[in-house]
Amino acid sequence: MEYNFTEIEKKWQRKWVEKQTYKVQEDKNREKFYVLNMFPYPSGAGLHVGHPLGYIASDIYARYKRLKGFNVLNPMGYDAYGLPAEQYAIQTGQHPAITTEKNITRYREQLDKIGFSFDWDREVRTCDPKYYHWTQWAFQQMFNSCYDNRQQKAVPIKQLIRHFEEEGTLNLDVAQGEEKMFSARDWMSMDEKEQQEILMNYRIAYLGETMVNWCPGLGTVLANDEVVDGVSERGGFPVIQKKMKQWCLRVSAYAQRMLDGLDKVQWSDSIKETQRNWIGRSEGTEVEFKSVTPVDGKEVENAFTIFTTRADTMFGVTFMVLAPESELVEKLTTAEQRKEVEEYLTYVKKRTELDRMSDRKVTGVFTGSYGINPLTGEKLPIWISEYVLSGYGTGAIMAVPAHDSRDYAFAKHFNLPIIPLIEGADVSEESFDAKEGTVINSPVKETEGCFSLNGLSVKEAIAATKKYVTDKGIGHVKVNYRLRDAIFSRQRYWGEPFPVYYKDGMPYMIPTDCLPLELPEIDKFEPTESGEPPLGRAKIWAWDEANKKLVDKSLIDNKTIFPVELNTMPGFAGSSAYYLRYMDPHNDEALVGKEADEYWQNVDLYVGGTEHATGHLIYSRFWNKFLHDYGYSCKEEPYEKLVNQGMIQGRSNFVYRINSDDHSKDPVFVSLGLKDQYETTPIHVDVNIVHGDILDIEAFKAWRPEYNNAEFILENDKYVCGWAVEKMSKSMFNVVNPDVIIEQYGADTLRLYEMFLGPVEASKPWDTNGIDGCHRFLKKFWKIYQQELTDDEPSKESLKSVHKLIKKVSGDIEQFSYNTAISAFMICVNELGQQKCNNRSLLKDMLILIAPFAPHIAEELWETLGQKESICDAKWPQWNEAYLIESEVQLTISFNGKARFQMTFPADAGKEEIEKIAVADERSQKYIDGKTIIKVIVVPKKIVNIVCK
Ligand code: ANZ
Repeated sequence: MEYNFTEIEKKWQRKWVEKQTYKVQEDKNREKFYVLNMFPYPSGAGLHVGHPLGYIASDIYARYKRLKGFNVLNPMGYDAYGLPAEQYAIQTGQHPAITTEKNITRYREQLDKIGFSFDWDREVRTCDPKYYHWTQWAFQQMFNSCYDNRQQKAVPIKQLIRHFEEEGTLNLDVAQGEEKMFSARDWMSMDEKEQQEILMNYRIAYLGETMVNWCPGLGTVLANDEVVDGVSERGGFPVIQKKMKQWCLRVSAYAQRMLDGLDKVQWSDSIKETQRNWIGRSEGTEVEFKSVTPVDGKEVENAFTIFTTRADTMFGVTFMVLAPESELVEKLTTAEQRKEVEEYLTYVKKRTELDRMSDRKVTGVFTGSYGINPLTGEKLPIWISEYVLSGYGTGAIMAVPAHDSRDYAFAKHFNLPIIPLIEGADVSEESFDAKEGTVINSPVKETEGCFSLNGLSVKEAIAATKKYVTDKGIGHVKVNYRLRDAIFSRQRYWGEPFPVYYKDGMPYMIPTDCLPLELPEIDKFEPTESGEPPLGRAKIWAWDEANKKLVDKSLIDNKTIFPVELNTMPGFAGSSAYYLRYMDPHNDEALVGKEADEYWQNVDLYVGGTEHATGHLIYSRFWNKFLHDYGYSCKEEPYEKLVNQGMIQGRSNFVYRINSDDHSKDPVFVSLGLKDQYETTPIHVDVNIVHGDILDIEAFKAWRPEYNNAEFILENDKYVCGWAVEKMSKSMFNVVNPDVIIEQYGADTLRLYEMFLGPVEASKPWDTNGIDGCHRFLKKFWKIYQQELTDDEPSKESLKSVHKLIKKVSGDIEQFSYNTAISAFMICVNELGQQKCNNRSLLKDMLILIAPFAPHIAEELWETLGQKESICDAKWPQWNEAYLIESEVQLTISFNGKARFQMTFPADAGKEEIEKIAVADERSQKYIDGKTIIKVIVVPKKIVNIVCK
């Protein structure tokens, strides 16, 4: 029988659905294994061959684990909220729900053709109210919580209220925004609104003032990548930095736990390092500086705190710098400097934080005030500059130009003094260019309350200074994290609505039993004319507190009927806890029931791209830790093992058009080998009309009207295209649709080939030229099973071939080294062919081994072997070491040190026996040629050297 992959694959895809082969249920008698892919955003373009790479890799593992007896959860769903559908809606008026649905249908068709073992009964879509019910619920839980630093966990905000009632802020150690101080009596005398405002400073989900890219022209906030050179990417309208109230998540409270957790998971070192840097733990010192501001001939005193990691450099401070947004700017700016300062602040408003950090431009302005160095009493001018960021440390620094490159650049630019801490220290420009960042050779030593510049290592010097300033009461040790709280509001339509309404300007939660709060219908998807987010267009969007329901906005009276939040949640909201929902997707009572959570625990293997290292993988770890604090998720870390699949790059093809000034003439294209004889321009050509780098000329002519009458200069009657490896993208015409490959070769070939391209984690080019090899292999594989099979004793060689394969494939799958496993299959099939192996039991074993890689062909052949159950439920074979022992060894036979030929010996032959056989061989006689054998040296497993004279 022929290998008719199209029929076979259709048949099994149908059967799997009919028999619910991939339906999974909790089963206490079997050990669980949870495999997860980062779920896709269903884009309009559909899948290209790069997308399924990770899914195939995880599917192989999932199938393998099932064969090893595990109860495997392998779900799939869609990250269905997001910008592209919304942009499309704005441009075309098409409702994003409709485009999303359409795209999902297309994705599903494509996925189904590849033969994954997903349990589709567990599908989640982030835009489904039944799903986002739990996103909204989690948000409300966060709103009603604060973070207790002592217990290092989230606790109900009620506990904080009790603390305020009893002690005010005394003995409080809770993660907070601004530091506040008040007594229990103060608290009790506050009205409801004041109390709510105070609580907002501690909530885990809170409304906070954050800097945003505000585009007045578009009436909306833009993401950093939507702003180019200070104007909106779309429309080119000016963008300014503006403080706006936005929902934020207090991710920063979890910074230390996020760091600690990294030690417990099996992720690649590089991703862990990226997260560590992102969290950015920095241990330093906060030091208080007094300041003086000349006002009407007098000096007004103030004080402020700076954060430094180099307390040891306090003798080198020559000026101080405030972040432009710092509240101190207002206090410390003198009348004389006011105009200049205001102009500078206007300039900074146009700069995004990214510009400020990456730009090497030196800008700044003097406030008119001076700081006092607590160690020397010296007066230091206080400047304002954009290189000091308001969100980090205290937003104020002591500048040490001799030992910090940015301070150095600033000092040079504004002609401020530079005091090296080491006599003769190199403070030339070159020394800073050469050493990026800080010069770390400024040891200081404490002598009589002062520092002299020698002796200690930097580390010791920092420690000594820390101790000194702490003892003197002018400073204390401080750990800072770069990790910021996450901004959680978007002024967009296609996202989860916040279950929030506003009473007297303060947010209140819609009762939990009224969730989900469904996304309302609106007629247009843009911001309103008055600059409100799109939800400002919703009519039934007011909360009736008494009747607990949404009502028409015109009824708002701010007594019982209140306005509802107009922002929606950002993209990462829906993906933050989806792995928990898959465990129990139909539960209407909880995000995940206790039983399901305790059974599935967390994801054992997570497969996805590295681009999520600082986004999704930070947010979902935070989200899970929060849920874990309340016992909703039994594990603290959501993803035990993480594998990052590489990118599949496109292999682009080019045709070479001969340059011509006359555009009315039909174009002429010259084949690759001849192109150097002309002046040409390379043009990307659709890879789907190129086969093995040979252009399908007719298809090319039909591709574009302007090529209908094109002419070609051929080599050997063929047009050979050039090629290059580039990103797989529509604009390069190098996108390969898996459907096309499946049609031509079948899904099993596609799966095998994607894995054969190279290690899962490596990026590699898609090169269709190699796919034939994989397809031929499957045909060969198929053929072996077409012979009459026997139950006779298998040959030793066949036993060895198959058991070698079992061992190799088992090990390789565990290591995700699928490409080497596939090579092993190819070798084994060749060996079995040569051995004419037709042993049923061995071939059955080999079938189970290939089932994770090529499930359709495996099922089909399994059935022909008379098996009634799916091969998915077979038992993974175990190799027997006894069969692997080599029965023969090959040795090189040399004469007087010269290697001449190879000979095979029984593996257990002793030295003497080897010597005898070697000397007796006919070929040996030729080399001995009548001479006398002086000695024979046998090096076991290597050579036999016959020395003769
Ligand atoms: C004096 C000094 C001397 C500093 C020296 C460095 C080198 P990390 O390690 O990233 O925590 N800094 C503090 N707050 C800042 C802010 N809001 N914006 C910009 N820079 C800020 O860096 C801490 C160092 O960065 C601090 O130590 C401070 O400069 C600066 F030879 O203080 B240092």
